[in-house]
Amino acid sequence: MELDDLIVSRAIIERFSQKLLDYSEVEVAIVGGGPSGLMASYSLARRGIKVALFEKRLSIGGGMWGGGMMFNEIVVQEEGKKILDELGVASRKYHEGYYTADSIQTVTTLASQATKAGAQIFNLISAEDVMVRGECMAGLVLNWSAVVMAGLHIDPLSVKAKTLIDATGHAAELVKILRKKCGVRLLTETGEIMGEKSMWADRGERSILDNTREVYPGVYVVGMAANAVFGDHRMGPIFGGMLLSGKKVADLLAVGQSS
Ligand code: 48F
Repeated sequence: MELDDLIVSRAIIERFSQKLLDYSEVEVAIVGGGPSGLMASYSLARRGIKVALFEKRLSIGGGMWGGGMMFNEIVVQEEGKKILDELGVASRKYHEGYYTADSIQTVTTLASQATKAGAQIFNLISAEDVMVRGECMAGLVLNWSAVVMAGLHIDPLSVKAKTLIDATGHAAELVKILRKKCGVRLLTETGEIMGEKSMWADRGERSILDNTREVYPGVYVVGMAANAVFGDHRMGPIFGGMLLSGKKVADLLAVGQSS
């Protein structure tokens, strides 16, 4: 059979457009496809929640690919190892309470499990704004990252979602947009983004689960964004907290849904 280039193009255009239409209204929209966002998407999809994840880069995985300083190994503690086991990621004990895993296997397996569970991941799309109606979250405003990078004057499109998750890491980009454009008071001690503190793995990992919560009605923070928004320490290349944080936000939202 002779291949028809036009059919190839039409297949891509039609299938992608359908995918975007199907996910133009979701229960939860996640911004950022690093470990915490991916884990949140996996955990939400497993619970049958309709979830889309938008990642501005070509590749998902965020800061996990490079392990620590480009040594592509990650460290997790006991609770993190249980999640790696559940996902099917091989890990090895290094020391009592410390396990290592290959960062490439971790990212690829996590992404594979998330998409197989039903999470829809869109890459190359940046969140550039939010839609707030009264006190309620209404959705996310998106544009192609290429448009943003080229500084082109092109208006965005929007998706409807009652719940947004900021999984943008250190920058906490979504919450920054919320503060800047909507001028709202956040559910932090000061009402503002409190800012990330210096590296302290133990403190950072201990506080991240507490900080994984609603920061404004309908907006949750996970992963490093949670510590940045609530003013806690960064933790460097130990990733248990990122995975646990992604899992926790799904637990919180599942409780919200059933109540
Ligand atoms: O930075 P990132 O990996 O965040 P994380 O899930 O994990 C943090 C760790 O990698 C590491 C650490 C471990 O202890 O501290 O830093 O909290 O992933 C964040 C993702 O969000 C994307 C960004 O490209 C990255 O892949 N992102 C950021 N801003 C936007 C965005 C945006 N406006 N729209 C879409 N994606």
